[in-house]
Amino acid sequence: MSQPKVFTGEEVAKHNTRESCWIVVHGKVYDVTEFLDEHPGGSKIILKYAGKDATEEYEPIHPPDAITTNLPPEKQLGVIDEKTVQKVEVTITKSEKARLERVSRRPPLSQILNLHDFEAIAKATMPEKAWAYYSSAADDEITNRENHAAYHRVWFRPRILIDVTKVDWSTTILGHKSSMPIYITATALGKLGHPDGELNLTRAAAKHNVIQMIPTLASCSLDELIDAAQPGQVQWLQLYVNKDREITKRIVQHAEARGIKGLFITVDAPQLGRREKDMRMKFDADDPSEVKKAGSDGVDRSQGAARAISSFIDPGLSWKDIPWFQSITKMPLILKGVQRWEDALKAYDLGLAGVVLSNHGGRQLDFARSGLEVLVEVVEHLGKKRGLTFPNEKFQLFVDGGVRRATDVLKAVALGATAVGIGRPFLYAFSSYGQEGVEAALQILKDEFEMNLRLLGAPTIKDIQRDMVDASNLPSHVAIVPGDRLYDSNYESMQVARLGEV
Ligand code: PYR
Repeated sequence: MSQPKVFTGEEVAKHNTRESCWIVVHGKVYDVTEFLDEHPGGSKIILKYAGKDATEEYEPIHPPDAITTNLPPEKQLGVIDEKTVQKVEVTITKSEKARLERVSRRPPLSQILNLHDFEAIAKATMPEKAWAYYSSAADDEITNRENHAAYHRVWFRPRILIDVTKVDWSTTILGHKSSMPIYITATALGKLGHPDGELNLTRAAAKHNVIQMIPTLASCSLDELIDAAQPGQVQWLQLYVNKDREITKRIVQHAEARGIKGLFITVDAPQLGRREKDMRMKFDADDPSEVKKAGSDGVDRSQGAARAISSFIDPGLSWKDIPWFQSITKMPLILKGVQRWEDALKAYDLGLAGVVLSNHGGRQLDFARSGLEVLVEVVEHLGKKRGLTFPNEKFQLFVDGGVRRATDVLKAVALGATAVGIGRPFLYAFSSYGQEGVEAALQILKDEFEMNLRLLGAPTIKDIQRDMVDASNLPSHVAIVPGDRLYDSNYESMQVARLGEV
């Protein structure tokens, strides 16, 4: 193989215009001139780094292979002589200094008692943009709050006088052993919260024997996350379907060849929702006049991080595509984002392995119902129409959104779910404490499972039955429940537009 050409910073710096735009990322020099207008985040952000090293800005919001998959090989010009390259000065603002000071005051992990605690610490210590992106949800965030509130309308009917000396909260999910009936669900852009991004999740999942669903929009590449897994560790892939089906086919078949054990096709996001906290962050972070002009460079940056990274998603995805997926992979196929029993029934009739009853953490359609509420109607109708009982090995039901406690998980299991996806709490855990934070979060859940199985009179997960919960108020959106002080103390109110300074 020929040696790559070595460029000096001075040479690269000459290509700092729209007419000739070179950038340096991870020590390599790229000519991105022709890509400028195709960049999902808009051309302006690239032009800010024209002729310079963009690694620091690039790293948290792109998988490492994003450039090489998007640029033809001849635009990958060579390598940089690191000593000579011009880095973009990152000025530490006052608010960033204050944040770093708060990071130094994090309590030790031993003082973190529940998943809410991670959220509180993350909120205080994460970069503002990261908090805005992770915590935001669609429109008025009603569904986001309902996801959690729904669990408060389900109450237990525990059994007594059962021998619970030994309790076992392990289970089997899609044929794989899991230490508890949860999995780490897909959440995007892990490096916004921590430099190791989703690797924190992979490593902690290995230690605690839980399944990780790898997101299409991870900050780490799929291969990196698979390489970091231990032998036998189970990982799934969450899929956003590309308008170019060949790209999707390549990703799916590569994932299968590398041992991914389940494909979760996201079906609730033909377009990403409006997350106004994330959008408002853009206005605050950038010069407002710049943001207003952004429409001219293809993608409106004022839409926040989510919109900028997701323009490839195909809104044309339909039921007709399902047989195509079945023809390109033997992995179990699961639809993620089903919100009514009629669609769960279709998925069953098409021979899929299951559905995730989810509204995308309240980030898509506001006023979508909670997964927990949908679970009850799916179990009822698939029972009546196809004679199914749940949990069911052949067609598995999953729920995600709003889960903070093992009792939440046990309620979903009692109502028929095989397992429950948890997303944001693990993001908050690693944003505050890295891998150890995720491990601690998983340990907290284990402790909660142990205690609650005992208190419910259920020695194993199989003993968690439908008659152990009263869900009669679940469909009522007006039922009064006791206030949820921990959750509410972390919830950040929405804001309205402000007048400018005089
Ligand atoms: C989200 O921001 O919700 C994505 O799925 C990318």
